[in-house]
Amino acid sequence: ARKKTAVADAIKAVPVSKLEQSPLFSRPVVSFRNAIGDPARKGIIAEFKRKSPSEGVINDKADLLQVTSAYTHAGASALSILTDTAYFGGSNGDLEMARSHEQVALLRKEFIVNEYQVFEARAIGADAILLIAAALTAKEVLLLSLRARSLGLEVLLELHTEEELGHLNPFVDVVGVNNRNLGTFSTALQTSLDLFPALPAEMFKISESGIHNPADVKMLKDAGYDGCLVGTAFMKQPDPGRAFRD
Ligand code: IGP
Repeated sequence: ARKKTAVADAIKAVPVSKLEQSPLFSRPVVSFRNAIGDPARKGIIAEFKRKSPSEGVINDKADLLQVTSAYTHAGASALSILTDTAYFGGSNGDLEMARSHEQVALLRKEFIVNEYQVFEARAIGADAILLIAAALTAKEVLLLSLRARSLGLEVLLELHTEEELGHLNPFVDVVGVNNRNLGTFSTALQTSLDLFPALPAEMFKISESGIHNPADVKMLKDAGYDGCLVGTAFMKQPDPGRAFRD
């Protein structure tokens, strides 16, 4: 079934030459890295996510524009928008819609495995892409990072273990430690605390997943993280934007 979907996706895919003609393709990018480093914001990357493999439906009623504008007004450093449909209930249209906030940095949350998806990210209005070290070889991370850089996009490299630090390259802009164990789906903030000393001192660092409350955020910031990526804790509330603000 997976293969069939891949073929179907390839057939309906827009050629790269068409993606390049998207009006968003040449818009100036908002720096994700600078946004995380901006002391005027809260160091929270707020995520819009309707469902997930671990939680099932998180929120299928929330309105994307209402939530993302509330996140932005509440001081989010950046927004993370799921575009994966099968597992997370997102779409490229979600990211394009979030792009109506012109000044806020948008991370395309997607399982990126090929260069086409990087072109696509640019065409739909993303400012940064996610690359997951556990899903890619170091060489793939390098090629995809170079492609991102060539298109003006920034790269967030997601790590789970110290070994995956070998996937870093000079074109990665931000490192993220995912607290979710991909084997068991459970989260442990200890992952971020354990890995912190091994991370490159000069880079912006964020902690991702399983961050439930302001005390968790404070602990991670005290440990040295520049930002926290928070999805479920906001999205499981009927008004996710308000959940962030309060
Ligand atoms: C957000 P949480 O536990 O706050 O909902 O997590 C984010 O870290 C998570 O959605 C995520 C993710 C990913 C989703 C982190 N890495 C890779 C899809 C793919």
